[in-house]
Amino acid sequence: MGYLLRQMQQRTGPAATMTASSATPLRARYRSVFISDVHLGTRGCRSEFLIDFLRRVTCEQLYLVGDIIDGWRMRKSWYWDADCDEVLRLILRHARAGTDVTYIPGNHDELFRAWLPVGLEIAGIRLRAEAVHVTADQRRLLVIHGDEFDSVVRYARFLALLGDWAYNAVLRLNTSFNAVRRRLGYPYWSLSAWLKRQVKEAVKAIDRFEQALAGEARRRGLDGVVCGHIHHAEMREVGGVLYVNDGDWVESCTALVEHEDGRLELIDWAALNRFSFAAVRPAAVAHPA
Ligand SMILES: [Mn+2]
Repeated sequence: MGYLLRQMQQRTGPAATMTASSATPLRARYRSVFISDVHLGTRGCRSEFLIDFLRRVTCEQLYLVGDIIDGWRMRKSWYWDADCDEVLRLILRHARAGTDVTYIPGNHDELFRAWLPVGLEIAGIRLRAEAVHVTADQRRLLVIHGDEFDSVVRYARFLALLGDWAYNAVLRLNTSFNAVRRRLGYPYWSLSAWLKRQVKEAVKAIDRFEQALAGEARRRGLDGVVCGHIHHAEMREVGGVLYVNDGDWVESCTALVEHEDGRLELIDWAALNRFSFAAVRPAAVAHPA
């Protein structure tokens, strides 16, 4: 789990809005399901958990809220295995079974955005820049990836990538760095204080992101917004409208679900199933000669 995320949880309480306690139903039926930031095509993607989730839920409406396939990184490194294929196959299976599937491209799968003006629909999956979802209790929610409001979250994206290991390594580096500075007659400069300032900035940036998204929903006269992009699941009221972030399948395994009565719930699939993030991806075995 990212260092930033831990900071955030200290701020908001441990995953306050998430369900992670009782026994998991073998199969669950929801009115709608929202997932984003799967980043298929990168090693960080927890496709094995998403496969389990997609096999065990059914829904009338499935929203893919951006960054499902990481086409942005495709140009540099590309990681694709049978699990990635299986995720796509299961999404197509949902569409075939009658689920209304809407794909809203994000900034990592922006190559799909080129097709938006055409109003593309492939295998029952509708491509849209954004959508308005109406809940069973008649709330109207703007569904959008959220990178359109990205100028405010640059720091957050950097720090979200900075894991515990990197943070600790940096602190160790700071000790030797300052030993050198001392020898050269320079005053002490605290890297950890600098990092903490950066995290504080990141937290403020996330606040601004939430304000911006909620503000957009309010301006349009809607009741709330469902977005992704910053890999931080959250459901709370912001400025009189509902702000929901469905999280990600890289740093955590979270989805937003809508129950038959319109009740919205954030689900932490890894915690719910006690999956371990420490589980090592099996190494590829070469074909026996
Ligand atoms: Mn994104």
